[in-house]
Amino acid sequence: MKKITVIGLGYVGLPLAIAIQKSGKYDLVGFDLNQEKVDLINNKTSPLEDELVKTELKRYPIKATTDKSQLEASDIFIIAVPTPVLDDHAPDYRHIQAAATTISEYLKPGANVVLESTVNPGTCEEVILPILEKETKLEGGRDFNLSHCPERINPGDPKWNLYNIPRNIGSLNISKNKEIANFYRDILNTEINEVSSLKVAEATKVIENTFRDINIAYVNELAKSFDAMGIDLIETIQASSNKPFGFMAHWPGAGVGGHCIAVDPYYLIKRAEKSNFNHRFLKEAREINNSMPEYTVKRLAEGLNRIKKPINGTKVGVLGLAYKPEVADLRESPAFEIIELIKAQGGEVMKFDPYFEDYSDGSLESVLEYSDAIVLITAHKKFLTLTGKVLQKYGIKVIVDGRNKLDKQSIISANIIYQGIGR
Ligand code: SAJ
Repeated sequence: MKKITVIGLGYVGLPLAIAIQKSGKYDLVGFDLNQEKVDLINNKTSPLEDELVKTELKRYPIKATTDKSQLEASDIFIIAVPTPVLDDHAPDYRHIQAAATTISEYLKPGANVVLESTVNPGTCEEVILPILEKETKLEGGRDFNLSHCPERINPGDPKWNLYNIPRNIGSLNISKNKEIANFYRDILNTEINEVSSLKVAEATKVIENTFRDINIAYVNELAKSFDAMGIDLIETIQASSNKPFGFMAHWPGAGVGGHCIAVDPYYLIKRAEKSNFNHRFLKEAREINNSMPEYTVKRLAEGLNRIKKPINGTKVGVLGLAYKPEVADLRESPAFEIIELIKAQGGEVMKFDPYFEDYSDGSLESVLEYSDAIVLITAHKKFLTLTGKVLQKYGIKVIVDGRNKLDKQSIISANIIYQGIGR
């Protein structure tokens, strides 16, 4: 029975480890640095909110450990650790470098190392391979194979998951790519597309997420011009969406958060710079998306101006901290910049997120009671019942609908000022 080690038991590594365990064909070890997470997993308790993971972990319990000696004699090492950016947006390779260093202590001839974390083209050969070769004196490609199979998990998605999302895979030793692709076919039974190199495999994921970032930037810029022209952009996009080809709706909002879309473009931008190419367009798109928190606060100021109130001294309820609905994840969330900007203008903020009670300043009801104005940043289901009637009961005078998800007409009919982002 082949031994497989998954390094990093987060939203990417844990589902994968369970899928391997579920196949019943491999000796699976899950490795993570976080003892608390490892203890939970060994008690068949998922550290993730994901329903599928919660169920499957109970049915197919895995062995998790913080003891790196458990990596001994692995045939396949799968790296699924975070790849964030540093403050200057430069890629932060520390986690994958640490994983590679750990693996190199146990890497034997004939083994296969697979990276799943999202990285820029070139990372496997320029960052990971030197570590694996240096420590082991083995030659990558000849003595062991290095592959990249970019993860495509969409946190909180009830439809798309590990078992039905197609994947791409590339290898340093192209003649070994089919073997590792067959391993993935065996455990996931979804389409596994073999590409010709590590760089192509790395490039697929980073262009997928950059594609999303530039399209969001496109509608965010439209939101600003349509607000200035008094045209409802949301209705416009909805109408344009009936075009059966050549149009793909994205939606304006309070900002782009998360550890994928807000981060991955920088990996491509920074690596292209090393090859003397300046991604002007991708950088501009990042600038536009990063300007949306400020734009959201501008929409609040405009709304308050209509009732002759400044932000200064106004009690502002902020609803939603998570970077997207029904996900308990704050990474790169625009909420924090929006809160800082409101406070900098003298606004007095109370915040609430149902997924972060300990970060919240009170219950939803207490925030509504406190507030003269509301800024909705995350469209959690819990907030979508805030109709004009409900808000009127709490004496709310202005609402900024940062995700354009509230019932605009009912709010206007309740004589409350509605400010959307593009509507
Ligand atoms: N957002 C917008 N407008 C949009 C879509 C998203 O402002 O039209 C914002 C969201 O509010 C959020 C951020 O962008 O703050 C990211 O949203 P996301 O839906 O892209 O969520 P992520 O970051 O979880 O992206 C994941 C990615 N999956 C992988 O990397 C494997 C991404 O590739 C998927 O396209 C995305 O889910 C998805 O489609 O939901």
